[in-house]
Amino acid sequence: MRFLTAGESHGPELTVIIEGVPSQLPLTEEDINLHLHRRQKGYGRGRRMQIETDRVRITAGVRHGKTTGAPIALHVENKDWKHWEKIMGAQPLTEEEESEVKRKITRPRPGHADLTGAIKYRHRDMRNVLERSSARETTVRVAAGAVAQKILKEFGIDICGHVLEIGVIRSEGTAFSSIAELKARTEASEVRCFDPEVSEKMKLAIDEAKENGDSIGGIVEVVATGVPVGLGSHVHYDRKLDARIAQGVMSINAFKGVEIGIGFEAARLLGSQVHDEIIYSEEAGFSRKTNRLGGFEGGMTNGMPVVVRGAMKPIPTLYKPLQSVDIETKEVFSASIERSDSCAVPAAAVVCEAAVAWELASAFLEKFGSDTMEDIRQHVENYHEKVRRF
Ligand code: EPS
Repeated sequence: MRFLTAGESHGPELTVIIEGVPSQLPLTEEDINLHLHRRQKGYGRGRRMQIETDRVRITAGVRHGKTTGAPIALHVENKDWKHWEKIMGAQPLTEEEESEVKRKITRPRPGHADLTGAIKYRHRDMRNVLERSSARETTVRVAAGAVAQKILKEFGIDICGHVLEIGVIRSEGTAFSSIAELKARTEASEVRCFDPEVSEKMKLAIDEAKENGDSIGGIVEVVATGVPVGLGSHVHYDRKLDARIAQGVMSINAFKGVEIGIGFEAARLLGSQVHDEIIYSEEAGFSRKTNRLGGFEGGMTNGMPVVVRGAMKPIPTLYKPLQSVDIETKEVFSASIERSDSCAVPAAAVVCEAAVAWELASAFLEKFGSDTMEDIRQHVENYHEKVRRF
């Protein structure tokens, strides 16, 4: 599967075209809206989220509730567009109109793509950069992830993104017995954290950052269960699925680090403390005693739950001013803004879930075929049987 997104934060809409989805997959707009809604929630979001009510429109690739095998086109309207039509329109402007364009940006915000993107693409109005670098784009990545999740669900693969840390507040360990429980507990939390006590502390940390005109980051984790042995491959660097997942997660706006399983902690431990011992039983076949490697060995899934973590830096759009330099006047100024999210970590957990779901579903279809659900199902059943009897 592959997808391409297009759209600006304050343009008319965001679009994603997905290619390679098998035919006969049940898919409705509601399946996608569910995840768009989850992404919009979360303690610490700013006023923009009160303007938008993200709803998808399917315009291609689905007929009477089922995919046809053709490219799927999904669109999400920006409600804010009505305030931006003159500023963001595609029509050429007259010279007079050009001088009147409002909200021209010549003052780069530290930590954003503004300055580097403007130098690279030679824009004097940095709006041409920030409109596309905005995390608004993650809306349609979540839409693509929702389609991936529909495929995974058909084959018993369940996935959940949740928040482990916000600032220095952290939840200890992942104390849940099933992914259904993890989902229920995180959905009930305003910060998408499964521990209610820690959730309250996280909210206080967000409040404190907000009161100080600051922003706050955190760490999210995605867990996927029911993943078969052997997705990805050890034979070539670009087929290693953990590496592909790392790219998917690292490309989420504001993400600065990715871990698989215990990740960086593995570097501080000895080999005997890291590697998961192999066990065997007749009914379950081969398994591992522990899952410190997060479901991956040799770039392939090993049948254990997939565990991926991502670190999100605090959003760089701050009320608290940071020093910068105007690109026209070259004068030093203090960058500050009109509206922002003080924390988007809970939303980022949903985006991270979508990114991991996408990579898992893509690798799944590479292994089992991608034309029609029925053929894939037969192939999967056959494979499961062979794995059991290995
Ligand atoms: C964002 C800035 C804010 C966020 C936005 C991402 O938007 P605005 O500039 O319109 O206030 O709300 O996030 C979303 C719109 C979203 O859907 O997540 C940025 O600069 O990245």
